[in-house]
Amino acid sequence: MYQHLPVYAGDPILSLHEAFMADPRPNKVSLSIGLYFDEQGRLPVLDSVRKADQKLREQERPSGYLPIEGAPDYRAAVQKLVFGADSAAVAEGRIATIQGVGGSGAIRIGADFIKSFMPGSDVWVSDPTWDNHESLMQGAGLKVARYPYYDADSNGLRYDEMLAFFARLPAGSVVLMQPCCHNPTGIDLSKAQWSGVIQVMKDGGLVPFLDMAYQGFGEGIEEDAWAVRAMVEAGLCPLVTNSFSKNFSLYGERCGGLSVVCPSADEADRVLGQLKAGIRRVYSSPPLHGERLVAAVLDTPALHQQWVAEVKDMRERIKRMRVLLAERLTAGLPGMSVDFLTEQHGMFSYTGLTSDEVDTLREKHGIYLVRSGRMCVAGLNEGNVQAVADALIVVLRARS
Ligand code: KET
Repeated sequence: MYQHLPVYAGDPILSLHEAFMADPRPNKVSLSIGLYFDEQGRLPVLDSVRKADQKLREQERPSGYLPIEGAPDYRAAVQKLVFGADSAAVAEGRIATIQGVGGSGAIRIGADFIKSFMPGSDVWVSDPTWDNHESLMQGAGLKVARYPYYDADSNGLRYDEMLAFFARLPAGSVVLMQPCCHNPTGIDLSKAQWSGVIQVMKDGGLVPFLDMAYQGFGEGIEEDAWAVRAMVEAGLCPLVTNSFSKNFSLYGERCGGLSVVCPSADEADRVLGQLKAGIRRVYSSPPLHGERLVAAVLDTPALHQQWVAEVKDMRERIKRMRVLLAERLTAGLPGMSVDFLTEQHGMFSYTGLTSDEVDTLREKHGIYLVRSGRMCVAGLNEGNVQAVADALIVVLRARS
């Protein structure tokens, strides 16, 4: 009956993580999937989240269905965090926000929305981008293609080419960008560069789709949302997805959001209605426990403050690991520039390693990177960074 089905080739990120979990070598190191590990190599349970969880369990609230669009307090908390506590667009009721099943589910609902209501709009993603961006958009039946982004020669951004490319796109084109901590390259735009993008998007009638999965892992929770807020202030109407998987360390709870900024409150009502119709026919309503945790932390001042401090600790630990790895590599490979490691933002670093070199790291040294050469720096710690540096030095020396 199913003989004609092709064998699934696996996912470039999740299948590697499965292989890592099955690897019996005790000194294996996971630098592939975007998971933040602490100094002990564990997935942290944030203290703010633990406290919220205890309180919720004491309350023994029943587990009824949430509304299709998600819980009102959670959706309001998403808006505040993403658009800012003093956002005029939020106050004017111009943003339609739904709770997403993780950031991924939010992106898919956004993609379905584009397919249904923006006929003829193609989606443009950065070259390269998170692999699943393309799959999620294509899964909704959208046409996806890439715009210039990463410059391998300089390990930098092809900014002028990107801007010129945007200027040639037809009005109504959807341009997917990441406001902070670009996955997979770690290369973000400066404020001045964002301002240039905003102008070109306004002039050309483009629709920004901003996917923010790492808010707080770049420069700070408010700082990382700068591009989102600047776009809204400039009068653009972006679709914005966010995820709490990483900054709450709640990967399995599947907590995210999709916010569609609209020109008016009336349009936001219509959009929300159609988002609900879209959700109802896919998964009906979202899950509830993780959403309660996030809302409890964000809405309780003491817990919120503690969470901000915990995100800061995670961010600073990642930055320290970047510096440590760069130092160790420079010691073993004098003359080789590894400045890109400390210049990139967020969890990921694009190392420039070939897929063969990545395979060698995994097979010979038990160190897992994505085959594109993407390294999750948040998997490093003081206990494994020297071993990782040593293995990288062996692989890089073999080049010459
Ligand atoms: N957007 C981006 C840019 C992203 O990197 C991820 C996850 C998501 C959205 C999805 O978030 P979630 O809330 O888990 O649905 N990225 C990591 C995990 C994965 O591939 O699923 C990663 O790149 O390793």
